[in-house]
Amino acid sequence: MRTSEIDVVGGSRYRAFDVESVKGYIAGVAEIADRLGTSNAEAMTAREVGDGNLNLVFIVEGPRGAVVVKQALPYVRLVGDSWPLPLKRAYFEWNALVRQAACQPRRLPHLFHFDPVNALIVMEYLTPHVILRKALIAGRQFHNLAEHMGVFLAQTLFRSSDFCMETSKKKADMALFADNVSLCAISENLVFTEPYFDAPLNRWTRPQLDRPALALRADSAVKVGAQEMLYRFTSKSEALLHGDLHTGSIMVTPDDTRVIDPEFAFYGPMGFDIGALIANLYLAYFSQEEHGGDRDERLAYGEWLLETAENIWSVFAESFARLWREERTGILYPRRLFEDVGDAAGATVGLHRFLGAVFEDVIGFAGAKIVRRLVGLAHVEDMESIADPERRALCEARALLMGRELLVNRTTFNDIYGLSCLARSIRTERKPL
Ligand code: SR1
Ligand code: MG
Repeated sequence: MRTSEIDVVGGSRYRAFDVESVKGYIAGVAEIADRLGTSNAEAMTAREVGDGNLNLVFIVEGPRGAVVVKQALPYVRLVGDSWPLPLKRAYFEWNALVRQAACQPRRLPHLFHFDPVNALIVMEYLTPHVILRKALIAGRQFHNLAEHMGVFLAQTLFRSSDFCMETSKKKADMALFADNVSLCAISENLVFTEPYFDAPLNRWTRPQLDRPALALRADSAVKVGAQEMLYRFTSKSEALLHGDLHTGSIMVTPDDTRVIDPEFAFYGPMGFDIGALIANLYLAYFSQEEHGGDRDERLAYGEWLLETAENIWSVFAESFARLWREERTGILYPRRLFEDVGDAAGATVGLHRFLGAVFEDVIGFAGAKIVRRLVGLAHVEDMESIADPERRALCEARALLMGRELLVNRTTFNDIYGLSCLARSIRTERKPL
């Protein structure tokens, strides 16, 4: 399975490229070759830079420019060919990118080419952008990040919801993305269920984290919390989600922010994307002290991470409210029931009740996302890069406490600042293990 030709679409064959064959491929796509300034493969260079769990990512350069080629593999890269995965995920990713670009073009890479047979997307090479997760490990601050991401989330989520989108279009889209079954199944299993039983691919820092990791299996409250969030994940088709919005899916410069990799896209609960993002900021927060440098600077940096999570939610809520007032053209809360008959206040009540429900989802999904990155299959570099297992386990145990608390007590938080207070109090917890 791992080698060249493994799948057929309409009589053509899929090939998994390598750094040589990808150049030949690009040389044969006139529009891209033009962009690179050559149709001669030998005048190009290519390197494979994918460090995610699923795909190949090549940077192909020519004399006049460079592009990124992202190609799906027919299996989970992290695990190997024992875990097959449909190539069609590239089709869902392309469709999600196109739709998100229609909502918020400034936050996405430019898209150049989609090849459904080879399951690949050619897009802008973002430079000097870096992966946000790596920048957070390095202790770098990005002052536009919360504003950019809050607006991105509000625009992509509101504009793909029944508050805005024409209902026939939304239903057609829901049907299209409903077929992204395998990628949804990864989230359903890995985020909500496997961390809580003896699933074969689970792992954690052993033996240091054994006690809290194993305690999850006997913890009815956290298991019920996770399953309640799974129920929302599978049953709330609120908006087109990115579906995997962690800090490895965001690329940044001091001024710019771009969102990549929406291959897990489907119609789901808005809080899942927002919760994923803030969960990863909390994971960064709990790992801070072990990333070296001046202790006071790292503490201040931790405060910036919490403030960023707060601001993402506030900007999201403000932007969502603006869209609610200005672009509410869908079947939900039609103006003829409210503003047109002098009941603007009624619509505002509806807005606040809806945002309250999203906020509760954000908290629960953030909790589930934190837990799965500590005791499930796929971990995060923020923690994995801490070499000393004793110190890593201490950070992970604190994060695990936070994740559990968010899942179990998600209805008890009045506002996003309450989550920051909880994180601060857990960070100083001396005996989480
Ligand atoms: C088997 S894939 C593991 C994880 O990698 C992706 O980034 C998703 O987060 C998925 O859950
Ligand atoms: Mg990804």
